Amino acid sequence: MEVLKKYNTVLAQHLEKAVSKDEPKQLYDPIKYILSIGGKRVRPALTLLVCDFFDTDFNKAIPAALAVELFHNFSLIHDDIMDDSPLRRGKQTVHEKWDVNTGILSGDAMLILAYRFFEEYEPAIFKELAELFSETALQVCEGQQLDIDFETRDSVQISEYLKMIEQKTAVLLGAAMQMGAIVANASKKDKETMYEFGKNLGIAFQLQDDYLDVFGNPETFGKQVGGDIISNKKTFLYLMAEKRSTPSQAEELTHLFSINPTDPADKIKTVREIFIASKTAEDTRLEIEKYSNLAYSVLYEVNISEDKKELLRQFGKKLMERDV
Ligand code: GRG
Repeated sequence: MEVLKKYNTVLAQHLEKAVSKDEPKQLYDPIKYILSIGGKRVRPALTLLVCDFFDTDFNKAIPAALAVELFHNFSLIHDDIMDDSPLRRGKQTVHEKWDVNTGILSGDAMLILAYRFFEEYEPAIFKELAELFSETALQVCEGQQLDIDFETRDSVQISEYLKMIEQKTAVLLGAAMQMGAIVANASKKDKETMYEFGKNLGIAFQLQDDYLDVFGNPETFGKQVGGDIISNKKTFLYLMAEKRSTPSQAEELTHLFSINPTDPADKIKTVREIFIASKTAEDTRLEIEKYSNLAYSVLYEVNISEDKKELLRQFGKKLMERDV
């Protein structure tokens, strides 16, 4: 996306040399591999953008941005092991290319390398960044555990699901933005507001991901459309449909989410039809809009120019279209 382009160019150069050690190869090659297969790099670009928006040289925020991207990639390696996913960003996952133990240890090393980037800051900034990072990482762990717990639970409330995606996905977007504001020495209020903006947009982003899994364009979604339906995942749409559908639709949905047909085409088609007929699809769009608007509304309070606020709103819209 245009607004992130200049940050992404700089980031790409820094990410290439973010890991200076080579040996043992079995430890460092997987780290270099996951960092080299792309990804949108939205989080670190936002760290730089926020620093820039508070009128501070964004190069000062590069170590924090690298910490965020290393952490994100570490969590992807471990998540792929837990889900036994074969592909990430259209390429082999680390545990497939190497093995599970390599994925665990390279991931661990990545988390430590991420923390080390904060050592490049003066003590007060270091403390603030490290505290935010630790709190965020713990929340990501909690969100991941909730997600795992939900798989075997009979009933999950929508409020519980929203809390789970907030912790698993959204807080890191919030923290990435707040870090840019911390490095720029923004006011306490501005730092909190940037966090809220990122967090609410992160919730909208994850809900949109759930929506696109069912209704996305296979050419642009980047993942298998229908993947959550195939794996019987209780996403926002499923939980909403449980509430919205008629007794017979609900019964059919329960049945469909208990089977694993070899050819899932009919199952996906029927689930899609129930989501549309029960107005679940419509309600999900409204929920995405609600969290996006919540993000945009906090911007009124922040001390940056109207032009920059408009760029943040545009970024939010592009992120929802997966056009970043
Ligand atoms: C935090 C200590 C600690 C452990 C991690 C494995 C785990 C516990 C948590 C999983 C967190 C996770 C993988 C959340 C999903 C986040 C998400 C939305 C990933 C996809 O993000 P994109 O679309 O991916 O930005 P790209 O490929 O563009 O980087």
